[in-house]
Amino acid sequence: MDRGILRAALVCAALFGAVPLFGQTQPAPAPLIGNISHRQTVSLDGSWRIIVDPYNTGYYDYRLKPRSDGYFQNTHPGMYPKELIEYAFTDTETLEVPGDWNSQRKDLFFYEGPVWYEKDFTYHAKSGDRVFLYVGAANYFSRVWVNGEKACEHEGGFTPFDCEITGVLADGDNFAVISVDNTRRPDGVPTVNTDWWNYGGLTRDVQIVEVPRVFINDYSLQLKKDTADQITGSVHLRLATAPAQVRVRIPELNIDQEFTTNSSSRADVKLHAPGLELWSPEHPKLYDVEISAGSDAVKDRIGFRTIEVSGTDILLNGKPVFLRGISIQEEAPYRSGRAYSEEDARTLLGWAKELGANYVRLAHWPHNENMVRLADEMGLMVWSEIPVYWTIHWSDPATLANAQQQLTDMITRDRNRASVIIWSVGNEAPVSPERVQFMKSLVQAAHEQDPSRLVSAALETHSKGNIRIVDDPLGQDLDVVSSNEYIGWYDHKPEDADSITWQIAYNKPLIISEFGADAKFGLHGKSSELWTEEYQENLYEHQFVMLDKIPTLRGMSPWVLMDFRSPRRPLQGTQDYYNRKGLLSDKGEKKKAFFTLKAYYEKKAQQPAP
Ligand code: GCB
Repeated sequence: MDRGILRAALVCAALFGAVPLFGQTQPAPAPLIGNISHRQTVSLDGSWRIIVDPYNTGYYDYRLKPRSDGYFQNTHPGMYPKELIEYAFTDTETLEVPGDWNSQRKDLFFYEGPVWYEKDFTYHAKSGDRVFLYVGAANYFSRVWVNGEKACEHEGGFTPFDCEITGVLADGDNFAVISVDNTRRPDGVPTVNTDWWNYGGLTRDVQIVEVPRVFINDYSLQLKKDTADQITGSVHLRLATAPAQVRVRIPELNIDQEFTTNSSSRADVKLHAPGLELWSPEHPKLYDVEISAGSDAVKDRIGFRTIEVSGTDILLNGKPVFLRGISIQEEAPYRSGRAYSEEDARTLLGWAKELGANYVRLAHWPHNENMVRLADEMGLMVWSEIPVYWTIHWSDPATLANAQQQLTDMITRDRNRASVIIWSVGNEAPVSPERVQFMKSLVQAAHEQDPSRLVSAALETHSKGNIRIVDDPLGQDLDVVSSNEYIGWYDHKPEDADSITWQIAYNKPLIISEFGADAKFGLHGKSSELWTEEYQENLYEHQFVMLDKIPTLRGMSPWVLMDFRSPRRPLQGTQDYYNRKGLLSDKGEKKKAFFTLKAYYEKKAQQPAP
């Protein structure tokens, strides 16, 4: 039997053990390990051998009984044939990781279903005596085996996950198999209907992480509210016996202090930091921070700032700020597909800077970590969101648990990024009692898990004559009220914006989280002609007339920086499966409205923040 066939046989043998079926509730995963980029890692990126398996035959056998929820029940576990000649992993079928499959292979462009990935690798244990496999993101549902042993499962396409594989790796030859299934699911987060391409696959880095037996799992350090020199936070160890010592050093500030863990292996940290330079878009100062405990040590680069709300103002480091923003989809510049690299992030955020932005809305899910780390360095404030999008299964407790988990993982990964100022719990979900309840519980969780940041959500509006009304009951719980509106595109004419006024039920800061119009780059005509650059430009100009009159407006993030792929946009010759609301085309060409917004932001930057 060749090695490929052996691997496939092992996969199937492993599958028909105790693996729970797709869609069933999983035990709570261990907390995510933070700051992977500064750990001892072995990269598993590069070429993986694959099997495209539309009927998921590698998982199910033919003795399947349909369940009432539409999924299938395996009635004969363990009865699968041992050798699966037709399921050999060969060297001819490969995909690059990180990367989605849709943009790598023409025949997988529209593919939705399972793909099996396999990689052989040599491994020699180094410093670590605990070992984890870490996947930056895989869309949407993943199952992981290492050397034929089931390691973990994960649901959710945009958050990282890790599985412990201590003791599973051999000294020398090893192999990993990951099945990734991007089938859209009614009860998923997001659900079946979205306005973006359902790129499948191992879309972010895959790594082996080595840590000591007792290790620093995650930590959070931030500037204490109402102070300019008090840093607070905590460090969380795993497998430590309390009390354990944790050391925190910030050499540039001459800080070197020790703290003791409590019974939950957490050490509260309090640092006095006279002379601290605060992080801001104008001065994105980051400090080298070193945290150590026992034989484990991690480094990070952390900025310190406060963000809060006072009446209708957003205060950065105690001073009012206006968020000159732009929304960004995680689409790769120039080549399309899912963005993942530092170079992609540098291009996208570079364009935002060129626009004069001091803020970006990363829609509609947590983007790859390069984006927030670079935003820290480049001085861009960030809105980060979970894909609770449009109409999901509000009454399903498993859907809520999934959304909660994605929120927790987003916060755990990015809580030390000074750039991130707002956690968003979702986008444009129509109001209903169940939806309000669902989203309120997410807001509460975000506040509990991270009291140092603001919480928002992009809400829908409704109209009475010329009045645009924001009264979504979720607004009561949000720190910042945000609204999407498409005046001049999905409703009204662009000029109507001049006479539209806003009625907002909450005395809180307002962000217009989306507005915009489609334009095909290079298509010119009258400003009344749909799809032209002139139409888009004209719409932006009339939006500014309206927005400048909203007294509580404290920021905006027009939709969207760059054209991005969407199956909802099939219009031939114009959309060609792209949402064309970008200020730049998918090839990075700037449309007229790019310069309109840039001129507006240049003026805005000169004005004192309200
Ligand atoms: C929206 C959605 C966004 C869409 C956009 C559009 O309201 O939040 O995901 O892409 O409208 O272009 O229609």
